[in-house]
Amino acid sequence: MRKILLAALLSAPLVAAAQTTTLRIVSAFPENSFYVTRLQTWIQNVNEEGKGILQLNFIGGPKAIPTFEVGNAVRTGVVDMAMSTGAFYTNVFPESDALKLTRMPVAEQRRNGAFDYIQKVWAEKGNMIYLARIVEHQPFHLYLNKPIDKPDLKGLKIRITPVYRDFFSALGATVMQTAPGEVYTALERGVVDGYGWPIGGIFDNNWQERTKFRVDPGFYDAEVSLIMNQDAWKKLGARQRDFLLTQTRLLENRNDYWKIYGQQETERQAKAGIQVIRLQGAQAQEYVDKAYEAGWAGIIKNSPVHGPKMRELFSQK
Ligand code: 173
Repeated sequence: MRKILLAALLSAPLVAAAQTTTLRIVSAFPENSFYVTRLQTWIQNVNEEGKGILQLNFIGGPKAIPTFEVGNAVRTGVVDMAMSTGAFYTNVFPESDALKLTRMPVAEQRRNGAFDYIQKVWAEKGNMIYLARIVEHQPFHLYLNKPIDKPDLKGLKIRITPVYRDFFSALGATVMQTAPGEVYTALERGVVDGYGWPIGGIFDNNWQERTKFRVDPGFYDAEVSLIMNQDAWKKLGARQRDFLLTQTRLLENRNDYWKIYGQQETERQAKAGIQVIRLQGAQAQEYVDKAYEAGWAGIIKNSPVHGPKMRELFSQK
């Protein structure tokens, strides 16, 4: 009896202290992108289920925090959470861009130790909790307005992010980095002859109006994830952490959707008159191999210890 009373007394302050926490979340992708639409639907649901536990306050996209500053905003706690891809925060730590190189679904990364390793690096180098990968099964492609007949981009100016820098440079391109929000204007003004982007999403900001060709095959796997400031995470109670992990995991578990989306977007591009330049046979294989070689060389050069370890963990056995 006394024991029970003591336990009740000890747990009482915790119960009394438990209250709703509201986390501020931003998107590194533009406000009107499909990624954000999907995020907002999820946030709405989280807020319904999370009454009395945890709430998410969507602050906005790059108009609130510019794309390439989102990582630092999460690291320093200017915001609590973000939806971003690693390529947008290589200014925080260079390993962030390695997630494009995973050759297995995130479900498998959670089994083989890759996910644990990512969490360790993100916490140590970025003061971040890596919560969940919410986009996968989305290969990147090169989109062009001038035709090519072999994988040679000499004389072409291509819009990039860190995702494509090493690969397109290795193919001879002149590269120019922009946030997604600046791609349309760059195409419109003819400042670039093409751009890198995943199979899905080019219609979100009407890039199809300024796109003649897509080069196949695709390469890598587009990664978009939910990341969180580590200090904000530490402030959450056990129930709030459980709730957040459950909710982010529910979203991640729906990633098979991206396979259907990829098919739909491929068809939509064809209907919009975008022609496919299809590299064949050995040339296609060399193109993809070169993408991974150049990609890993770039990561390992900047991260000689974590790079090789990630390469091992991210490669399908
Ligand atoms: O902006 C980009 O091309 C980019 O790096 C990216 C990464 C993941 C998903 C979509 C775009």
